[in-house]
Amino acid sequence: MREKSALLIIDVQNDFCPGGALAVPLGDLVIEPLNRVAQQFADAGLPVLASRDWHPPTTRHFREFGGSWPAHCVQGSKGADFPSALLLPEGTMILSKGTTPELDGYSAFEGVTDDGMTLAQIVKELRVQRIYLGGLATDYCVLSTARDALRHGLEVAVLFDAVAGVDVQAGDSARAIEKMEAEGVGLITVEELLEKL
Ligand code: VGL
Ligand code: ZN
Repeated sequence: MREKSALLIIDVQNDFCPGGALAVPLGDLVIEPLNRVAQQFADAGLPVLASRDWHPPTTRHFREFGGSWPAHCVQGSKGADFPSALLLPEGTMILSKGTTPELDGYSAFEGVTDDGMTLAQIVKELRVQRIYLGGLATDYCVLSTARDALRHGLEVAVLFDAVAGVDVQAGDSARAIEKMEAEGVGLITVEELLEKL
């Protein structure tokens, strides 16, 4: 690949997987393909990033406090952990988002690392030109992150067999994919990407 690429695994966390507080149907099916892609990125010396929803117990994001969602991914809880099956290579940069009571934090561009680095700073510093997105949920955090990545001047591709959506309304995820495509986001399968690396 000529352009420098990075992989961003979005919100693959226990609460978004089956049995979790805000389970995405089939959310756990993204884990195995993302493990393969992450390993290949790491082997190729390319950056791997992972975002996590990381909410305070009291936030306007939660239904109880006027928001849209049942409580999920509360900072430090089991539900906020990455599933043990998710194999994040050494050196994976973790971005926490939605960390204050006012912010939904759908986009990984709203996240920061423990050292206070934003995604925008990281891609600039590492001279990343193209970002591949996989994870959860297609119709919220993947969509929002893809749009922000375009705004930041990145080439963006979604691993469409390694994402899954909430589908509050039937078809939301399919519509999110259509919107992203119309706005200039590429779609690629895991196999296609692995062949390119
Ligand atoms: C998400 C709903 C609420 C996501 C996060 O990760 O897509 N969706 N919080
Ligand atoms: Zn959330």
